[in-house]
Amino acid sequence: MTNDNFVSKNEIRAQFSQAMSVMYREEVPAYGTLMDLVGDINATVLECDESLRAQLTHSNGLDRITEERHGAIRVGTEKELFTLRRLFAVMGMEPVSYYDLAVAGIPVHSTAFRPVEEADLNENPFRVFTSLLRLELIEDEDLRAAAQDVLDNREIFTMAALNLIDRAEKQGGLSNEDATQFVTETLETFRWHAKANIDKKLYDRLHDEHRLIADIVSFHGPHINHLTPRTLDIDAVQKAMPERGIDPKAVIEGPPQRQCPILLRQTSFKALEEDVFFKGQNGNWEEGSHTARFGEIEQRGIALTPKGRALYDRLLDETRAAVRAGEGAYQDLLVESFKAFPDSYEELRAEGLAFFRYSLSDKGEEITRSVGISGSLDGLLEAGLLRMDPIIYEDFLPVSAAGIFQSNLGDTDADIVYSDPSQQAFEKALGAKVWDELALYAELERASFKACLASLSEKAL
Ligand code: OOG
Ligand code: NI
Repeated sequence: MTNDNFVSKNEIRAQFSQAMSVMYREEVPAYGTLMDLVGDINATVLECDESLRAQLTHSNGLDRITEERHGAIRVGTEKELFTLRRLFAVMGMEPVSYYDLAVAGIPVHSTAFRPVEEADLNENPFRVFTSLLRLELIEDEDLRAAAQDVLDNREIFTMAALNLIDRAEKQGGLSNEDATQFVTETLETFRWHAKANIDKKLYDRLHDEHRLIADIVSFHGPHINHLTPRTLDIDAVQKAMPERGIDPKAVIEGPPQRQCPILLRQTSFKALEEDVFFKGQNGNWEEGSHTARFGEIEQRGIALTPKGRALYDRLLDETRAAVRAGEGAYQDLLVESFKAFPDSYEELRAEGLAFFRYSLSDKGEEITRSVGISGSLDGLLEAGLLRMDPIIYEDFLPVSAAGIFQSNLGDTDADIVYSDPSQQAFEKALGAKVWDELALYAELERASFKACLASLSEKAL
């Protein structure tokens, strides 16, 4: 079979993202309500905010908004993570960045599978935040062994899905028919199972150790635990959620509201308490309940350079050292702290705090002769020949992620042993290195400027 007969990875990812969304809408109806609300608010924002519309148009980011979302899953073993990496690769999703959640008392470490090239992101930016359980952080040895045993004896992928992953790797792609089957089969891995893998007694022991462990170990697979649409105005959505019967968590994670949004702001609604069935005596099922799945929204802003990120981390730390997130004064203090973070694109650029995508301005497009024009970025910007648009942050934030985990796990303090981040162990399990997200943004910025220089010099010929 030749390459021409393969469906593009972007197309498979778009189909998969769509299928996940349809499945989650059925499983968690509030997600559908949230999608509708986000759609309404995004439409209003785009109608009213011309400069945002222009910004998105210039970075080819306008078309992707309505289709944009991320999901999250949690897996139990290295082998599961390894296969997931191969599965996501079939759809052009690669592991980007390493997040250590153990520092926040959560016994997992994570990455996000997503497209890395700008063109692929613009076609469909679907990402999946994927966490691996760190059983070694559980103190109770017996319980650890029992959990390991359950995990070692489950298979979270269908036979057909495993075969199709093999085929895609060997052939370098999938035919139309195979791609359709791949989407159907892989969806099974992320489906909710009301019937647990274990009895209630073991569930309770796992749950007492840490709710997250019970969530990861007790079921047949890593059910998708939330699916998050991207909004262009998170404050408006947060405010409108109660009107549509959804109860959001109190605090929006991440930076405060700003003129120039940076990084990522997120909020979620509480997990549902769902009926589940545990393995009982003589093949019977015992009824119980489990909270797992929730809803979340996010607003994305400009990606920060290492310098900008260090400033963000410092201001956030300062705020959190003074007040706990969730307390009344938190939001006000956050706004106060972030006054130290410049809030115009000009300043963000001049101080080297954020990444920009450069393109020719209308004036730059009209240039036919570049005599006297300096080739420096500052010079070209000053001459009005370039326009700059924010490069959008495509990744996640560990402190925010911890807040999202925690709001859905209850506030009980975890009984886990502190441990250093272990990116190496994570990458060994994954079977690959994770991409350095900062290097990706820097390259995008560099390439956009280089393209401007090339077209300017072509015009000059
Ligand atoms: C993942 C939580 C992190 C985000 O958006 O930061 C996350 C989880 O609960 O499994 O999805
Ligand atoms: Ni999330």
